[in-house]
Amino acid sequence: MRTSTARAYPNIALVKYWGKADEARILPAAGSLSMTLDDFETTTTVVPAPEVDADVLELDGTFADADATSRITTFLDHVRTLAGSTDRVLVRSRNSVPTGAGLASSASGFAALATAAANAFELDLDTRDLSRLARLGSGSACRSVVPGMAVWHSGDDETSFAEPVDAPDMRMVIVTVDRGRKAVSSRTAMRLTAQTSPFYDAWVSSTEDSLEKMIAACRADDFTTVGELTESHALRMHAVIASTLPPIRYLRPRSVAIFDAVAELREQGLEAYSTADAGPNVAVIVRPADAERLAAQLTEFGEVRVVAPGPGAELLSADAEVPAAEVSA
Ligand code: 2P0
Repeated sequence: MRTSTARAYPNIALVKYWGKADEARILPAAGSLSMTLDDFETTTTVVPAPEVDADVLELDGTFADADATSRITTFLDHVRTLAGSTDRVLVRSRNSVPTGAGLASSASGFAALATAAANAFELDLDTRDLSRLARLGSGSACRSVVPGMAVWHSGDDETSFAEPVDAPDMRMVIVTVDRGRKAVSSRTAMRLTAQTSPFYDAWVSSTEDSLEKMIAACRADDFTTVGELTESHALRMHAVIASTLPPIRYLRPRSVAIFDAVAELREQGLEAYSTADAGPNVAVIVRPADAERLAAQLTEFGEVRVVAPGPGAELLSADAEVPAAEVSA
């Protein structure tokens, strides 16, 4: 074993993943498509700790709670099985955004962890197998292994991975409405949707249809169709989430106001389309030449960042190691 550090970026889906066909293997009910970003990264170092009897997780400089630690141990058990090892590790991870605020931090987190852990345990995985491995930590993480636009295939354990797809060049203007941790995690809300929404089957079949159309529009370099599919698909996801029992609503009045403002800007000739994940923050896709003009129009709603398609998960050199948490006396 060896100490390894990796960096990965979150992704924002244009066709969303919301529902599992298999909870244990994290196989999605339908495929999805996302853009890996060039900002909001996670850096993770995996340090061999064969002398200890439990994995240790340090998140943003403090020791993580039992739930977060047990989630990474469950994931690391997959890595240990592949490597034929029982060694425990110390995981030190740093996010450039707060965890659990609807900016896809589990995607960058598990993509970085999968990449660092595979190397630490001396597994020789290609991008496809690394994507499959990251999927076992968090579904959306399999897409963050891949640069730029990525399609995540539904299927079985062998065939469910993400791979790059050609797409129009675009920017995302991310408007942070609220940095707080969300009330209901994606994982819990997704399960509740499948169990209680009368519209769930229609959601799954319409997602498959949207994905097929989205891949065709991406390949045809058709930004308008990509945008129209993105916005309608996001609203369909929030509609099926709102139809659960008990109901869940992630969008806030301010989030909805951003969707309205973007629709109004479109009327005025600035072509842009909104989406939002399991939280109140809104990401707006736009052609590169219009990104700064759009960002200037959205500053009244919250902190605004313009992001571009970013790199896939990658190993870093030893000098990028995440520093150890300071233990107070
Ligand atoms: C997505 N989300 O496609 C959708 C849109 C949130 C809203 O993927 O249970 O954290 O770990 O597989 O990956 C969030 O789901 O869930 C997510 P798990 P994950 O980006």
